[in-house]
Amino acid sequence: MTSADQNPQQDQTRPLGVALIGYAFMGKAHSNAWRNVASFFDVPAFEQTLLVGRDASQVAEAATRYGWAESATDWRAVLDRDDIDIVDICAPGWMHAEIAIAALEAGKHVLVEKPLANTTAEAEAMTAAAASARTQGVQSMIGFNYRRVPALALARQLIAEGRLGTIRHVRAAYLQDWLSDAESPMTWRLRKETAGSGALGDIASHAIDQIGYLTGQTVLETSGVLKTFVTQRPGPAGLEDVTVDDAAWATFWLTGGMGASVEASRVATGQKNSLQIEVYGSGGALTFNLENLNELNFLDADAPVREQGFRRILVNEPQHPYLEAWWPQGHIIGWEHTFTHQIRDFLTAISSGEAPSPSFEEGLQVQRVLAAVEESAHNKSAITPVHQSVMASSASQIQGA
Ligand code: SOE
Repeated sequence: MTSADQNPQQDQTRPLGVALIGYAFMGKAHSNAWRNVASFFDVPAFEQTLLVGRDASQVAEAATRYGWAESATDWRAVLDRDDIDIVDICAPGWMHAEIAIAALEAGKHVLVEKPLANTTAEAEAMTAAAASARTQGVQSMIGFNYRRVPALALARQLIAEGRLGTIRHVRAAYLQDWLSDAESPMTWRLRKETAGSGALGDIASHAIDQIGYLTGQTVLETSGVLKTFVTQRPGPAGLEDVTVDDAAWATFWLTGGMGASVEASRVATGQKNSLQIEVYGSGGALTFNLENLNELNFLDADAPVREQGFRRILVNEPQHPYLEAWWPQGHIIGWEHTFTHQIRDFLTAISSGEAPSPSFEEGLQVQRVLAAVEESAHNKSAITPVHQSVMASSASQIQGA
């Protein structure tokens, strides 16, 4: 059964209409993906119907540049339009819950940028709305785009196949330096009421999602520390207080007896966008760095000891996840392709009627971990339980997995 069979609002005789909310950094990345996905992947027909942003002239200009047929300044414009079937939310975190819940209730499929929301309560309300909409064939997904890096999708396959034996621990770090300069101005990303948290929600969330995605294990307990190094930054009317963290550190205990550590910073001077992940098992190990995103390093501990050592797999063969659709082998891909893969997987799920992953439930699980890290940091408590709602994803929804 396809979603169109289930969802009475969707008329199968016309292409799916897409509305994108937001046209800044993430809106641009998503626009690029919507624009290119059908050139490389077999996806159901769709149209880039509407781009929404607050500034009328800027959003109109962005719509023309990024291939959207129309623009609007109020996101509520999408709710009553029968020609819009999909709402892609790239607005700041404080707007996610209101838009996503309204869109789901109006029968629109929803893709929302990470983290799911600014608070656990918002994430819970969104998850309840998504569960209810799913019963009507309306799909929802959260944009943890690094699940769509072919090398990380391959890492997940190798782990699931047992090539690393029993996973003992994961070490992850997400390091950036765009806030290293103390004169760097205030933005919505530095206020708790608009961003929820700092490096924790913005980038540690990716690392936490990866730990669950790669290993299939769920975080049970954490111990965390948060630090704001630059406590005030220049705003339009003078210095303003920074109310989120610049950096976060956390250790985790997971199901299966697994341990993990995550370090995230937006003041790691010299580090531009370095997501490093290391997975250590009884039978092997994997290492990855986003700055070399076409590569996965694999150590097979079953190989004769004298031949052991990490070997670099260039994840660029047609048999690797997503790669068959792109260029001949060795013609490497980049960061923007992860968003194209994400749209491909979302559209495929909509046309098949199979719920996509990562679901809002999975986004809520990450949100609960973020909340526990904050609680631990605030209370200076060594071990803080993570309230459980769902198990980490077990279904694989990536192409070729
Ligand atoms: C800014 O830190 C940011 O754009 C994040 O918001 C993204 O999720 C990450 O992929 C790159 O960095």
